[in-house]
Amino acid sequence: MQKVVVIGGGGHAKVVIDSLQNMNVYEIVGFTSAFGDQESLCGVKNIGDDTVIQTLVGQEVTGFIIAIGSNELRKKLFNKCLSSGLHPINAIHPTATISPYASIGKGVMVAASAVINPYAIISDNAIINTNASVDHDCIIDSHVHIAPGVTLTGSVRVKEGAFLGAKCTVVPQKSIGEWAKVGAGATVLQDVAPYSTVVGTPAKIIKQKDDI
Ligand code: JB3
Repeated sequence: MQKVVVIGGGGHAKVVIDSLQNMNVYEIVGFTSAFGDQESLCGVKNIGDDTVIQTLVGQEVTGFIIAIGSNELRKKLFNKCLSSGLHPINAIHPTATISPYASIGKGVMVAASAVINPYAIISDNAIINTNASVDHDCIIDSHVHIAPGVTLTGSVRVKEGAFLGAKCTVVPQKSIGEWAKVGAGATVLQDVAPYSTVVGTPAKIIKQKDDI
């Protein structure tokens, strides 16, 4: 089995490790963390901070996945691991339903019961969390997090680093801008501007920034 490392040791790491274990195709050598987290998660050991990554490369570890919810931090660590020579792997829970006509990038997490329909494109280092639905022709850019229970109807575009909170809904053909945030339960009926935060039904803007 290919040896892999999980980056992150919090709540999201538990879900990623569980998905990888259910796939039964990787040997997880451990997880790295920053704040002296638990010694083990789901039977996988904490192997220290990210300084161990270079050592692992010399020990036949070839794969990694970033198991951290923060999109900004996940992007930073994804690029760091790539430059160390490791290759991103996907964690796809066996109960996720992914059309053979969909395209899935690298370092992607698709959690239990998520649905990805035909001609959807999921880019690198994105999270499609538990029970989320990404319908036909949606385009999800890199480092996005689609939280549990989100419904993306047809042809929705979600740009880099955007966060869509639990159980929000986006109607067809709307676009969520780069690093925008959509509140839990919101209903998005209009395009969402980059770096903005929207909440409610229909979703209204409550914050606008110039960058991340
Ligand atoms: O909503 C759901 C279902 N899941 C949430 C997930 C998507 O995001 C979850 O409820 C949390 O809100 C959040 O989970 P996450 O990212 O695991 O957060 P937390 O439990 O706070 O753990 C953060 C982890 O990141 C800790 O283990 C830190 O040690 C780790 N960390 C922070 N900086 C780092 C670094 N780990 C490494 N390897 N390197 C770092 O630089």
